[in-house]
Amino acid sequence: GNPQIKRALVSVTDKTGVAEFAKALHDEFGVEIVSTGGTAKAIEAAGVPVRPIDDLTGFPEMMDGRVKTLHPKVHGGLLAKRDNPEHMRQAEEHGIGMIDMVVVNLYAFEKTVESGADFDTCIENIDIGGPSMLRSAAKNHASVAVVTDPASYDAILEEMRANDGCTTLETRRKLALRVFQTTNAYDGAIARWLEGQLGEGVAWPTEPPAECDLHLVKQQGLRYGENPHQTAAFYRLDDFASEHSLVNAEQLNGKELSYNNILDTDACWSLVREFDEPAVVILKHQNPCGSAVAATVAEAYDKAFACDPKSAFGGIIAANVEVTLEMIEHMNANKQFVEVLIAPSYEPAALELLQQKKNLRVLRTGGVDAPAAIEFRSVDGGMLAQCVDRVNEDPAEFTVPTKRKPTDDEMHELLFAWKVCKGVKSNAILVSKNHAGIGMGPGQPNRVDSARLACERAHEACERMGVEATGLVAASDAFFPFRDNIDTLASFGVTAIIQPGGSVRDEESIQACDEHGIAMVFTGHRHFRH
Ligand code: 93A
Repeated sequence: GNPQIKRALVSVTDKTGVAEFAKALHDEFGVEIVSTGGTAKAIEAAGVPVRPIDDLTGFPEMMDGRVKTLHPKVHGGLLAKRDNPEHMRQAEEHGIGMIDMVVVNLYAFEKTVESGADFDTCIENIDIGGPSMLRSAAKNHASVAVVTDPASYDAILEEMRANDGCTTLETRRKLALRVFQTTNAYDGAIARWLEGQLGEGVAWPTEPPAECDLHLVKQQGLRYGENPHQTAAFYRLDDFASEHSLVNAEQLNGKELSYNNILDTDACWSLVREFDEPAVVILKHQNPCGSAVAATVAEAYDKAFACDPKSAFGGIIAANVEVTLEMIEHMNANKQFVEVLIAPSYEPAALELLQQKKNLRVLRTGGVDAPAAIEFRSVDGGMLAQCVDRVNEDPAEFTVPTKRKPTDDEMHELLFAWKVCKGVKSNAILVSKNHAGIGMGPGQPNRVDSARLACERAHEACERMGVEATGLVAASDAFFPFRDNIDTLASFGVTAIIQPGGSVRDEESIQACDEHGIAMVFTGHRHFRH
């Protein structure tokens, strides 16, 4: 049966709620509370009787607390198999009393590192005794309940109330799993930090959330993968998706998302979040075939659609502001077949109209802020991790190496093109006019081909719209290795260019720009998307 909890060892760094928890254990269930120095003080202050750990071990806490709970009277009391007579006889012989519950959270190692503490301080904040108790208790979860998250105190008490002061085996197993996830993440953080200190390997690109344990949860089985003969599933990283991400979005209408839907919607959403003004991106096969900013979302949609109506067929649409009825009416008037629509919110009347299309997948993210996040891609037998690419560079730090400086209008246009270009597969060239990405050259292994494609499409778009192909600007996701790119862009009437700079042959490109009267901006940052 489930063991009665008679004794609990409580030793926590995060003291949130611990006194109340200990009080309930003692008052309601008569549990003896054994505790380490700081924790004992916090519990005593709430008027709960506490037995100091040195009373249980017969040893003082020593070596600045490095050795507090590392003792057979602790680990024997945690690890003894209650149904093994020989274990119990040996415990008796050595005066080891059973410990039925462990409440431990660890020295805040990651916070210490984040605070910029020196090497020795970080080392001192590696918890040894805490993980040892967690692991002993988790191994012996047949008899011991182990609580490592203050957020679960209430649920544990509820369960004890409902079960005569006991926990259930199912709960103890889940708690044990949580322990090994926690100690695994804790050791991972220490290893990454030490790697970074030694200059070996690469430290984690941004600090993952404190509770991150890279725990994969199967979100949904997928009907198939990129192609019908490939089986597939969608996994999410528990605790890891950033706020307002696709993974956390609410589906308001339509069929289940497919593998390709998820991949493309994520790319589309990631790009539209870059803009401050109302923006709409239409994406196909990982590339934004339409993109625009405007005063209203409907106008942005019209401009984005006009970039390339043919490619927009069967695309994904993302908006960074509330989707209005007006926009949906325009979408319907265009007879645009849309796979997925994603936005922070929808006007009720817009949603009503959308819900008349049974298949159209409509996703609501609830917001648009894009906090620092990490993205993963898998390779056969491994996984790559990096910070999500965001256009965070400060235009005040851009430089202009050409004789001609961009006009204010050109500069605004260049900044727009620069952001859209981030969302185009490398080698990426993006030509824009009037804050619409009318020419896209994605994914060519040779940048001149990308430049030519982008310009040809931009010219086609102008012809379709019945406007002159003037005022064209171009963005390049990485530097130009030779002047041939500039010559190509110039031959299509591009007047201003934005690119990272940094090639050994920058001088050649600058000279080409000067010959063509082109203004060129160096950003100092590149935005590859492979
Ligand atoms: O320094 S330790 O690695 N050695 C120990 O024996 C030990 N026992 C508990 N750290 C140890 N602890 C940790 O102390 C616990 O994991 C907990 O985070 C902290 C609680 O200390 P206090 O009760 O003094 O605030």
